[in-house]
Amino acid sequence: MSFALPKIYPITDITISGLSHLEQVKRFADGGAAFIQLRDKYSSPREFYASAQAVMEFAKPRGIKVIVNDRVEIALAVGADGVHLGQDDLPVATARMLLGEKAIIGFSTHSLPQAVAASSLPLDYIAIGPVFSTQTKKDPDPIVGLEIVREIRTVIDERPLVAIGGIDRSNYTSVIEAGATSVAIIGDLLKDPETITASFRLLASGPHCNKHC
Ligand code: TZP
Ligand code: MG
Repeated sequence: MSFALPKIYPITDITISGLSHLEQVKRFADGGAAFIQLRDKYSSPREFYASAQAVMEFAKPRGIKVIVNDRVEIALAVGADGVHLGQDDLPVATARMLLGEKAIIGFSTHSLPQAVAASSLPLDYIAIGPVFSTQTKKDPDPIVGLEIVREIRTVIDERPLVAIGGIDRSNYTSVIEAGATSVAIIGDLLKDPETITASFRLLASGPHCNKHC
């Protein structure tokens, strides 16, 4: 990956925010976000494709990188910058073959052994979670806690480590101090649609953030 992963990694969710993906992306962008994941567990593939296409028309000319959750074919079809895959999605190597060397590919893990296994895959970052209790994910895996973040940081290579799950403005510095390169956040950024821009700006101006947030 030829750029530094920002410390604050915002993810869209149409049910929490009540806003379209495009509107959420615009609000994150107003707060300075340059790297955003589109996550949609509710829309049909056709609807998600149309939303992602609208987002790319906004994001591309502004140099904002957009990652599509789960759907390699939608990432490919809209020219997104990459995908974020889960344990049950297309294999990472297959996604890499389809999307090419330049695509950003992230992969969710939920335990130390999964993270170790992931470290030999053609990935740009490894995600671990849920770190804390989350309301956002249906049937979440068991909470891993900060100790597992610390352990993973010591056993995987230099690859960026994204922590996710229950991370908010009150605890994100502890997650970064445990060794996460970046914290992915949904609920705390989106719970009030009127403060999405301000919430992103607040987190991205925190003590661990420099120009990359
Ligand atoms: N994967 C593990 S926890 C989670 C995902 C997608 C949900 C994160 O959402 P929130 O609202 O930041 O806890
Ligand atoms: Mg997934």
